[in-house]
Amino acid sequence: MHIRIPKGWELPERLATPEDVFLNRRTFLAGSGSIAAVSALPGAAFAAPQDADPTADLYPAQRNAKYQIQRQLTPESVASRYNNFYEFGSHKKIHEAAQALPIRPWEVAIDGEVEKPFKISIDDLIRKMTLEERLYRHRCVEAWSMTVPWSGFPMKDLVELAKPLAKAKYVRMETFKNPEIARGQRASWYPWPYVEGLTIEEATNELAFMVTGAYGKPMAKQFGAPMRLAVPWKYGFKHIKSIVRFTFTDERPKSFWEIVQGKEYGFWANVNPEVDHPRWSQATERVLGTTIRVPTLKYNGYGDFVAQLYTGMEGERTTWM
Ligand SMILES: Nc1nc2c(c(=O)[nH]1)N[C@H]1C(S)=C(S)[C@@H](COP(=O)(O)O)O[C@H]1N2
Ligand SMILES: [Mo]
Repeated sequence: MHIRIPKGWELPERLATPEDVFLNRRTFLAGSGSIAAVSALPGAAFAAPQDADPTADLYPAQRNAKYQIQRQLTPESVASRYNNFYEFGSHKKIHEAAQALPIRPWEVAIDGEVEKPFKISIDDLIRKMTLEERLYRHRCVEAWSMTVPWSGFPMKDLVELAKPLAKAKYVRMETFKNPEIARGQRASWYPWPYVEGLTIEEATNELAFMVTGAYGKPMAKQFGAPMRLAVPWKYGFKHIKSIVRFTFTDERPKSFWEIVQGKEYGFWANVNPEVDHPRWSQATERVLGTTIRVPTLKYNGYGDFVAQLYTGMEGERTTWM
């Protein structure tokens, strides 16, 4: 087995912000001078009391220590104010606009090649699952990165619940469509709703994670509440937000960015520092909340988990966009 030797710029796990910095509610409430108290403030300011989350009691979820980041966590105040969510605008400052999204009631449809299609409310779905917290790196195709404590459940558990038929080879996921609230969806040159897809093998890989929370509480709307995807070995645009539908299919889905600009954004989108974007280098990444750039790792450093998914597929160029 390949044993990865951490490079000098990779911080040991113990240097990541300790759990109690953002998980200790007393630290939040006391408003002490710690980083946590400061970074907790924006989240509190964004919380819209009218949609109190019926699953809030499930957070903070128990951290799964298997997933190590070897980076510092990105402060919540930074990650929650620098977002890609084109439904609310094609720039990074969408956190206020995103608060208009109603996230309850919220239904998720499971359909296509499954034993029996069904709809389930997000709260029923979350309560069927066991939530855990994972620290994951996130690498946007725009060459910035962050490291976030997500909470949620393995996508594998959702696939099991869906009971796909043998002929289902892919999962197609779809974001809500509501141009009255999401002004970005009035831009008719984009193929709304946002769509993404994975193979069943990818969706059932242990790393594929359905995210419902961040920073020890239900996730803020700008992160893609009430449920988004995290596939940390792939570029950020695969991490589809505010999902309303999972369709199991034998046809490879065409994703939003693939339709918009297929020469630049393809289906696989596995992180690879050796293959540049047609318009910029992917060799390094800007770490959000800092002034440093670090080298980008193949599969974003998650090769031990996922590289075997792509053996024998070299002709498919799985590791460029
Ligand atoms: N529905 C939807 N999902 C989306 C996007 C989007 O515009 N719409 N942007 C993607 C991109 S490019 C990235 S980098 C991440 C950003 O997640 P963040 O805002 O939590 O950092 O969301 C992804 N998921
Ligand atoms: Mo991105």
